[in-house]
Amino acid sequence: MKRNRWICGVLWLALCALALGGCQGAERTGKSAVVVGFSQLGSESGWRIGNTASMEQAAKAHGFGLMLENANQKQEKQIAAIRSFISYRVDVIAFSPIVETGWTNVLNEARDAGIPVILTDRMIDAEDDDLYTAYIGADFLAEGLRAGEYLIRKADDMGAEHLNIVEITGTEDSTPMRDRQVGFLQAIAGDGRFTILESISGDFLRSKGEECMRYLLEKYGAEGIDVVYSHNVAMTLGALDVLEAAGVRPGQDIILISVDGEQAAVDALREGRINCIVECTPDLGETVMTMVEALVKGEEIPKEIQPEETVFTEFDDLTGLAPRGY
Ligand code: GYE
Repeated sequence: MKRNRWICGVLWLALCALALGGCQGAERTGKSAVVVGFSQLGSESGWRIGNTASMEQAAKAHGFGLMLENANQKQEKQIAAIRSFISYRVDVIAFSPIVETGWTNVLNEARDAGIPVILTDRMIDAEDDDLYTAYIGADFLAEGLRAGEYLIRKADDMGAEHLNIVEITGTEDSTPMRDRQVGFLQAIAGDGRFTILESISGDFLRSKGEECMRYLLEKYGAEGIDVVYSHNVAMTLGALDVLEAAGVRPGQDIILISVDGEQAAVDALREGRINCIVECTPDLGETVMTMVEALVKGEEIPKEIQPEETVFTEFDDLTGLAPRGY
């Protein structure tokens, strides 16, 4: 056991030496001595895979070395990755926190080591916002509001008297889950036409989206559900499969509202199988690396940067919409 750990340690050191060595080799070009440690939370969705690619491409374009660690959905792995970045004294740490809580100790360690930390994509619940340098990610509350605003428009358009909603949420205690839910509820609050029957977590995973939909269909029956609000496309695609296998026509018999905007979802929207997609862009890499560049030059950067996002619905003309790239 000990021996295995020792071998792993040696392998890890060798890998890091390679990563850093690569950067040192490029040191001659000037700025490529910069190393960014990036802890990605997992590979749970097309969005996430697009986000990892965006970070890799941008680091390359800026000539930075990127130490990328994928935590496979485990917070402990993210904490361990951040600790390893601290011990290798990377210039900047970037990470996408899987959940909002539990980061205080490791972020104190980064602060004590004088390494700036950029939160990418998701936020943390920090009493002390000095624990991180900046947050670069979406306004999830606005996303939830857009989902609710679409539903109000749809209900008006249908002349609906009453609609029963089921919600398939993302990972509990994560920022997008919390704010997409709150924003949606805010938008429809006080409108007596809507009832939320149930809210269950599908953890942003396609397989769990399927499971949730199967459970909801069994419990309420297709006639009992008018609207499915799903917090990401992966879960929506899972739910679509289950609905169609049960002979339900999503987009017609049941209104489907999703968030993210991967190509597969835009295709389904065009086919009339999804009614609304609230956009959430994974292309955060360029902004992150531009901020890294500023930080290593000793410049101040904004505390919060949010990308511009939109919404695609069945009411829009999507013919000119460019391929999504993820
Ligand atoms: O919507 C989902 C992914 O944090 C915004 O995480 C991100 C979310 C995204 O798993 O597909």
